[in-house]
Amino acid sequence: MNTNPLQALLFDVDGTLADTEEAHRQAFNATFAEAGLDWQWSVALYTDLLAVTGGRERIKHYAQTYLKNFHPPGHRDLDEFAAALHRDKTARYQGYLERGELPLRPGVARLLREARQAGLRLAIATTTSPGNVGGLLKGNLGPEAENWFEVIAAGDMVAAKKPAPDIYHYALDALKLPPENCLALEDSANGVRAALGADLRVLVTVSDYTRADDFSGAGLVVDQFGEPDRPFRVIAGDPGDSRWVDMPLLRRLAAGER
Ligand code: XBP
Ligand code: MG
Repeated sequence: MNTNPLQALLFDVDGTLADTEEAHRQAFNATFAEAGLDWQWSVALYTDLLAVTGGRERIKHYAQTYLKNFHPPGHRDLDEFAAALHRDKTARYQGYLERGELPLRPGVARLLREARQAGLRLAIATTTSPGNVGGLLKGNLGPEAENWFEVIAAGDMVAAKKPAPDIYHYALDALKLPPENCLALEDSANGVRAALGADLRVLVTVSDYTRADDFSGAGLVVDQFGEPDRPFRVIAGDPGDSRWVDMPLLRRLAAGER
């Protein structure tokens, strides 16, 4: 049994802090339509496409794997074409954030408050763009919320996105903490693989697009962080006496065997 105390929480963003993937899907589709492309990503297709993390990478993967003989207009390079579409998609998604259309998931604001009160350090480890992280935090928690996180590890700060462990290694290096002193909070199989690859223990809250994922290796899988008047439902693992994600539960998970 590892008895090292929990010192930091590393949060995924999409699906964990907020159920954002449906908004991402709609932003992709609106961007495609505006660009004159007849691409429409259905919910079923988007669920499959989430196997590839990172919006730019997802667009490129779609063009190469699902379309026969697609060539970007004007003989443009596919990387450059995907990057331009993704820039437009990001601007559109940030409009959703600015209009307050993406609330945090149940228990997130409470958990962040309790973690800060308990003196835990906070970090973000995500594949989405830094601007999307800032917009979500500011829009829901106020202008200071970004500063609650010592490290915001996001998007292209590493070469290989989740399920590669690189973004977690980046965050751990910046925190100067070993994985034994930290806990990752994730919602997807790709996220769990990334965290486990960095030797982190993981708590999963499943999200709309990830319910059917394989969460092998996670310490606990629940449907949401929960609140005292809105307890979580346990999907896999043992939460002990906790009925919502609280400090004692996080400490037990961080100290437990994988
Ligand atoms: C989930 C992702 C992201 C989003 C879209 O990231 O895979 O690519 O689907 O965001 P997370 P971008 O690690 O936060 O769960 O288009 O900005 O990549
Ligand atoms: Mg996620």
